[in-house]
Amino acid sequence: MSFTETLQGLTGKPLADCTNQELYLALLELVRQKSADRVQPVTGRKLYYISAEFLIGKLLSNNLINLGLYDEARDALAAAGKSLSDIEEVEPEPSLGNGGLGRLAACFLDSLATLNLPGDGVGLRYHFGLFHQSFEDGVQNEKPDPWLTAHSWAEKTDITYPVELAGKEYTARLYKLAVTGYEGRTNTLNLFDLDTIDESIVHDGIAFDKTAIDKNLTLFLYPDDSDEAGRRLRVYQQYLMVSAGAQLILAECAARGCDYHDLADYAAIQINDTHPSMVIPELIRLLGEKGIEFEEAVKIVTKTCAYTNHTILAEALEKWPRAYLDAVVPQLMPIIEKLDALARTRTKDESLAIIDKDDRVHMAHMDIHFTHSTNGVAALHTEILKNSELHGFYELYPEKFNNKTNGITFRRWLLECDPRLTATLEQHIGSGFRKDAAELEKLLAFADDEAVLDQLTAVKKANKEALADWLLRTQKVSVNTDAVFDIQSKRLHEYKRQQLNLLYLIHQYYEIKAGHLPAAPLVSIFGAKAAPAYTIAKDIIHALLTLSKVIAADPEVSQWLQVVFVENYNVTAAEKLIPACDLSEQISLASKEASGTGNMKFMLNGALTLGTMDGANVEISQQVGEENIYIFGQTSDQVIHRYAVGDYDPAQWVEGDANIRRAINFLTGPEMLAAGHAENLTRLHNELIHKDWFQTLPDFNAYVVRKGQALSDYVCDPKGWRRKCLVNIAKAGMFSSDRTIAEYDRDIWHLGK
Ligand code: 26V
Repeated sequence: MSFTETLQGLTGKPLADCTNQELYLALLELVRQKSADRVQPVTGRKLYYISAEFLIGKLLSNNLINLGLYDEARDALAAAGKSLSDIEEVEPEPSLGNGGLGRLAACFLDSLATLNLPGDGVGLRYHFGLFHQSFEDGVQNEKPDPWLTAHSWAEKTDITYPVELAGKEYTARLYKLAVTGYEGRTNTLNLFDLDTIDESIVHDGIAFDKTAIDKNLTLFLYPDDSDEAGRRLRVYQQYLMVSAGAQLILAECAARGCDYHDLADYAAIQINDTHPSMVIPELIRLLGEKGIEFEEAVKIVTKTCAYTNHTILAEALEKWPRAYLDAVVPQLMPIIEKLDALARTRTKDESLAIIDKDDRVHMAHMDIHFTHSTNGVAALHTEILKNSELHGFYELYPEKFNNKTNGITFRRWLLECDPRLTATLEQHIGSGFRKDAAELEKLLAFADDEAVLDQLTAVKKANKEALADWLLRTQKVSVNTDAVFDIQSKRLHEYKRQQLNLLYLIHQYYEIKAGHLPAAPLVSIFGAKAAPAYTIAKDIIHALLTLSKVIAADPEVSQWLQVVFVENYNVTAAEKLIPACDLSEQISLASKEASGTGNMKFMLNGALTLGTMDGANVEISQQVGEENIYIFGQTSDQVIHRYAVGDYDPAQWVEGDANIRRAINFLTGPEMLAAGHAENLTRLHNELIHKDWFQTLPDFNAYVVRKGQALSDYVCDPKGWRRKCLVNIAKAGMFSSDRTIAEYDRDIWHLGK
């Protein structure tokens, strides 16, 4: 049967007569059938990757590519006058993550299935993913972002588990979502939910009654935790996930013949940051119910579980007040107390305890004591964990610490999002890189081949045109595709320093006004959501939106400089932005960005990085060589030293540097106040002058100089620029999540054995 006939069998009428919605549902059903054929029996150890977030993004194209059906589907539809990309627009994006941590989990599932490894995800079926962002009057507005349409990828099962929360029993229901691998097996993403959730309790944007647990528990991803009820709700969510998850794991292992004493021979559990940490005491509790004594249960769980740390930011390391846990999970508290007592027999260092003197429970401490592996997510990050943040633990358990530099799936972040580049690569180096990313290095043979460099330039130009069309259609802005496309897209956070980019743009505004024209026109593109309760982050968005207006209204400046803030940045938007980027902004304060993964996506798509020596930027720089990347700013050692001394005073930098003073004062100058809100702009102005917790000002001048260098290279040395782009693509192989997953398997999981 031809592809057209198969699809027609599902729609029940000629493809030409179908709506895009009907075609989408037919393709969804087809993918379902084909992916089911690739489910494989499990032998030996199986991985359970537990994570509060799986930022999977749209799945249709991804699944068609992985199942080898994409080209056939596109051509069959085209023959009927339909377009696969129009059909994709019908699909809602499941935005079940905040950013890097959730997207990493999704890339890992793709690589596990691609490498034919038995590995499933365990998480929550949030009804609304991360909020939908819109800008109204220059301010971020949040609305729910539904993705659970009548037909969705996650299929309801009749498997349920009882979960006790605050002494009351709830029923967790399992939904299964098929995870396809590229020419590989099909695994499962297991998502838990309650039947009683009531979406109608959401009002005024994303507000809802935080006390009605049976109605709200899985309504939202990470509900606003700025208030007490919100934080408690997070504990409820986490326990629902780990309790149902642990019961699922035990049931699956028992079905395969495990007698629980041998759990570690059947299961490997990866704890993705501290959100799933309660799985440790929960498993000990469940094993106790099966008759296994505490001491042995601790050994089994330690052998089964491993922990990944994704941040050194103190405010992001979860420490739950004991009173919360007493209220929500009283059945775990006696176990956590015993674990605390056991940990205290191993060390006298009070700072390594699980329950501290203020009765707060340190989730990361429990993870490190009671799992066999603690890993950081980039080389520098792991060194900082060992040498400073977790130094005491490293001294106690040196053998547990290891590094696993993050990676990204090339199926989504090259084959799917950049078909033009994929085709060009294939023409010169064959298709081996689809399965083995290291083969991208073959491209180096063409580093001085003018014809190939021309082709890469043409691909970039076509991608910029496509982005320009999309921006015009969805954001109603038009951009100059001859300009340098400079992109900073990632969560809005002070440590990522969108405010440094903001100060640069203001500086350029003044320079252009003074007749000091830049080497090239610049389109500066931002994509970022700010946590709803994160005031300064929202002020930074406001300042950028206001600056964008001020510049657009000034013809003298706007021919050289344009600021575009993309509304509702998500995976779908990232797939449009990344292939069109010339200059990738990775400007976090050194030591603060654990790894970054956007940096890898941009590099793979032939953008050059402007960045600090932070996270995986360090390894990118090692891969490409310092002549193929624009590095600036303080080193992590200098930053850590500055924090340790504690004498950083931004006011001195403002006083001592006329350019810094001019840029900061512009925030509350007449042009900005006329176009924006005094309250937001003044607050940001004061924050930068009096706090600047992430040391923007010491890096300002180095950033201006380095960015100027990049723009001038783009214009004055096009050949050199294009060569650098080629080297970046060729050297991206090490950042494939296939490499990362192979390392996790070799060092931690030992799957299938
Ligand atoms: C969480 C929170 C929550 C409370 C308020 C402040 C705050 C700040 C940061 C975070 C981040 C949580 C962990 C996380 O998402 N880490 C990211 O993980 C990526 C995958 O490993 C990595 O590439 C990013 O560098 C890292 O920030």
